[in-house]
Amino acid sequence: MRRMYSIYKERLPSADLHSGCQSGRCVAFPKLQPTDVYLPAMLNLQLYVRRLIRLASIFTLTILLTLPLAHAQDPPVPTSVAPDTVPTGVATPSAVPTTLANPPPPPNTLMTTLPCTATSPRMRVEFRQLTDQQRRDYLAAVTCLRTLPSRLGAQGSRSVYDDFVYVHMQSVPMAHNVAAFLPWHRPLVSLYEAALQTLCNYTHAIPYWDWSVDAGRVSTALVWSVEYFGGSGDPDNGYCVTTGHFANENAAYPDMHCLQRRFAAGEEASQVDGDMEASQYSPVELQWILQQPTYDTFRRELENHPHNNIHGAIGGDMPGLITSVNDPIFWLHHANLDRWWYLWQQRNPELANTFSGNRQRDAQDANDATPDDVMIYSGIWPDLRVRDVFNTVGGANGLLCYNYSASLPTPNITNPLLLRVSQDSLPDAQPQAAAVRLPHVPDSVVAAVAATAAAAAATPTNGVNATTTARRGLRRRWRGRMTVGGE
Ligand SMILES: [Cu+2]
Repeated sequence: MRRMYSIYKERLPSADLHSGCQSGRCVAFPKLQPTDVYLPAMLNLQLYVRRLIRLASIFTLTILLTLPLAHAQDPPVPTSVAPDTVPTGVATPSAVPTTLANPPPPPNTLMTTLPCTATSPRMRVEFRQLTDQQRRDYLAAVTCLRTLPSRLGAQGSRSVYDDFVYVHMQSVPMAHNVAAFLPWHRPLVSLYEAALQTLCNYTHAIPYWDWSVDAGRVSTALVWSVEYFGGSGDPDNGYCVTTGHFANENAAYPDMHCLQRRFAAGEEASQVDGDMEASQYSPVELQWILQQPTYDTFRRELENHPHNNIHGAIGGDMPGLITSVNDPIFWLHHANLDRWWYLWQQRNPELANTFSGNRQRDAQDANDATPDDVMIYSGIWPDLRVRDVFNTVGGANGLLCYNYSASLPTPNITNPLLLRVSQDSLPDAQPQAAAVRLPHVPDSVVAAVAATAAAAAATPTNGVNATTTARRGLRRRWRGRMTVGGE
């Protein structure tokens, strides 16, 4: 049976609520409901009061420490969101924060100062652009993070790596299917990169994996080599990953299980989008996405097509919003998504600092997001505003400090499935500028994008075309081991 993986699906924790105390720190995290809405986590009254007392103490201490240093002309800084609390209230749409939690950072913040000067940005390169030794060094550093004891102390977290899984899990409503998708993940990847560097002596920038170069043959891409990330899981063993650097490893969230992958390749490949959903992130698709005239349409296209479908095509842990970070390939995938945003910003300097679209997942048609929207990092880093992360060199108070290497050459494309553009996520048909030749883009790619742009301009649709209809008809959700609630 063929499967479609167009939906980056939330999985549900096995219990209604996980809560408790570990290392003296009491936390709780809510489960996801099929309606994609977080339920606020409920702590018992005693723990809640203790937390309030602790927060009040921190707040008072902050005031006492900062008052003597305050300048008369400095505007008052709101402190309504304490950075070291689990954001139990941010789940509901009405609780999207608008005020910024200011220092001091939480005591368990991974890094406190990260100066970024004009000469210090690191170059993030494609996985293939690393030497074999550098790839091994990277994987060794990831293993180091997976063995370092948790610093957040969240329920279930065994390691610093698990801390990142936990923080991402907390982010679901504020960072997916919303305008903040790209801004929220940008500092997360940098925090992970900084953790590798500061805690595990990794000396390079995090690599990215440009899957568009591999479109049509992703299941045999270099990253999946047994020397590196290993490949799809063992079908006779619950699709547990049994090859590569992370063979036979376990994941902690939402409950302990083997790291899983189930490639949408071979017999499970999509008839509509090809092996591993290739048409959803082909070079043609990416050129189309780069041509989007607004941040909103760019983000929608990038999230709904390459992002969702790479998650879905890899399968196992990757399609679940609360489990995807369990798979270390997550970081190379998201570094590449961040790179496409970087490329779009560079291509459109006048749009580089623009931000628009919906703030809330359940209001897809809204356009209420602003650069002042606040993003929360659940105790791993102080809150940030969206506008803080536009610049990858010095943004987020120096946390962001990188550029991206030149793109790999685009392979020549002959597969008809890869010469088509998926544009079903646009809210309305967008008039497109003529295709512009980018470096290394073959004529076939330019021609395909131009043809699609012309067709879109000539067709008075709401963005839904015949291909879209076929895709929707075939679209199926991933049925993973831990998926609860059937479809
Ligand atoms: Cu995410």
